[in-house]
Order: sequence, then structure tokens, then C-alpha cells
Amino acid sequence: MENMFSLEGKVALVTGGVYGIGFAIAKALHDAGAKVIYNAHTEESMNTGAENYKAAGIDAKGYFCDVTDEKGVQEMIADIEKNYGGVDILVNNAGIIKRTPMTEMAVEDFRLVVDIDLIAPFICAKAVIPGMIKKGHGKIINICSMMSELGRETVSAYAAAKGGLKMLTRNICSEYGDANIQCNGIGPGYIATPQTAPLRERQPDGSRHPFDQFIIAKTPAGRWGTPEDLMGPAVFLASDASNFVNGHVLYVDGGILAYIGKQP
Ligand code: NAP
Ligand code: GCO
Repeated sequence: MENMFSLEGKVALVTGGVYGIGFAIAKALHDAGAKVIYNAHTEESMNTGAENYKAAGIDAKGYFCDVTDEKGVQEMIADIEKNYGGVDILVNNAGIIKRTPMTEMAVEDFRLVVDIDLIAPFICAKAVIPGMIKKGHGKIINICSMMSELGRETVSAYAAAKGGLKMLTRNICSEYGDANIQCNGIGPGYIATPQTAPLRERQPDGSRHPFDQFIIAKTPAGRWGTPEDLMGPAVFLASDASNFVNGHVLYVDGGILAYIGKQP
């Protein structure tokens, strides 16, 4: 049974895996035996990544690459194929959010969120699938969201992108399942990372942010998730233990999607 979850001999690329959810998933894949590769699109994050992996004792390879740049992604994948034997596991983690009422959102901002959160996972998957077909296997894990299923005020671009990412996940499953490629999603609930820090900021009087209180009431687990909550699900979807799981989005949300919410 233990071997089903082993990633020994596998190469895993985690996009934007320098902190937050991506770094936790990268650490989990390393601890299961994978060689971890990550990319960052800023010098600051390249340095942050190098420091974080060194501190964790992980010999990870970092590439300076913006996931929206198809030429740059193809060059990165070609280098990984030349120097590491290619990508066995792709985690499309890199993502942004912009919280603006839709009618006030500039179309450029809407396009940027869709570019990074939906088109970039297409670019990265398109780049790794040919190598996975040659290998005779592959795992693609798209980091979806509660917003792959639900909407809320101010996140129209993000919800549209993450809803599309759920369907891209199902389509990659449909188109490449016969090449023994499994493409699944992880749908994190509300996770305490830099991306959600504004939603957890203490109020001037020291009280919890109203959204923080709302999420606690909406989550049966009664807490925000941590990046570490995603480690086990990621190893499962990256390993042989999930070889007959395809096109699925595994929600790791403490029960939010199952719960109407605590009565105020
Ligand atoms: P985060 O803390 O904001 O980290 C996002 C990472 O993506 C950063 O390392 C960022 O690098 C990188 N990135 C952004 N744009 C990029 C680009 N164009 N090229 C390469 N890297 C890029 O976010 P997180 O909370 O860890 O979330 C990670 C993923 O989980 C995202 O897809 C997010 O939508 C999803 N998610 C998050 C939550 C949550 O509650 N936190 C819940 C569900 C889903 P820079 O910092 O250098 O820009
Ligand atoms: C928001 C949050 C969410 C989380 C996550 C939930 O503003 O509602 O940022 O979108 O990031 O996607 O699954």
C-alpha cells in the first residue's frame, strides 16, 4: 500500500511553488520521493523560493519563468526534458486574484486574472503532455477553488477563470486519458496564505475581519485551512494511488461546499 503513494523517480513541476499552497504541495511531493522543480516570475520570488527550499532541506530546481509566456514555458519544459528526463507531475498552482466589483473592474484586470489562472494552466499542460505521452504516463493537478463552484461579490474574473479551470481539467482527462494521463483538480477552501491575508486582517479594534468571521461560520471545521492541509491530497493525486481517478476536482475545504452555514 505504501508504494502506491511513492513518487520515487518522478519529476514534479509546481508552478509558482515558492511559498503558500504551491510550496506546501512541493514539499509534500518531495517528501514522497519526487524531484521538485518550481518557477517564479520575479527575482524576489526566485530568491524567496531558494531560501525556502534551502531552509526545508530540499534540493529543488528553480526556473525564472512567467507562466503566461508560452515561449518561456516551452523553453523551461525543454530544459527539464534535457536535464531531468521530463515532467511526470505538473501542478498548475500559480495564480492571482483581483477583488473588484465587476462593473468597476478594468477589462485589462479581468484579462490578467484569466491569463494567469486559466490560460497559463493550458500553456503549461500543453507543454508537458507530449512528453507524458512519450513516457506512457503523466499526472496533471490543477489548483481550482471554491470559486470553481460558487460565486461571490468582487471575484468575477477569478470565478470565471477557476470555473474554466475545472472544465479544462475535465477536458484534458477526456482528451488524454487514453495516454494514461490523469488530470484532476484540487479545490482548496479558504486557506491562510498571502493571497487571503486581506480577508483575515484584524480590525482597528482588534476584532476579527468580518469575512474571517463569515468563513469560520461557513466552515464545518470551524477554521481556515492551512497549506499543509493540501499535502496529502496532492500526494494522492500525484501517485499511482489515483491512477483510475480522472477529471475529478477534490475539494479540500473543511466541508464548506456541503454546509448551508451556521445560523447567525
Ligand atoms: P499566493 O500566496 O498568492 O501565491 C501565488 C504564487 O503564484 C506566488 O508564488 C506568485 O508569485 C505565483 N505567480 C503569480 N503569477 C505568476 C506568473 N505569472 N508566473 C509565475 N508565477 C506566478 O497564492 P496561494 O494562496 O498560495 O494560492 C496558490 C493557488 O491556489 C492559486 O492558484 C490560488 O488561486 C489557489 N487557491 C488559493 C486559495 C486560498 O484560500 N489561498 C484557495 C483556493 C485556491 P509572485 O508572488 O512572485 O507573484
Ligand atoms: C476570496 C478568496 C477565495 C480563495 C479561494 C477559495 O476572495 O473569495 O480569495 O477566492 O482564494 O479561491 O477557494
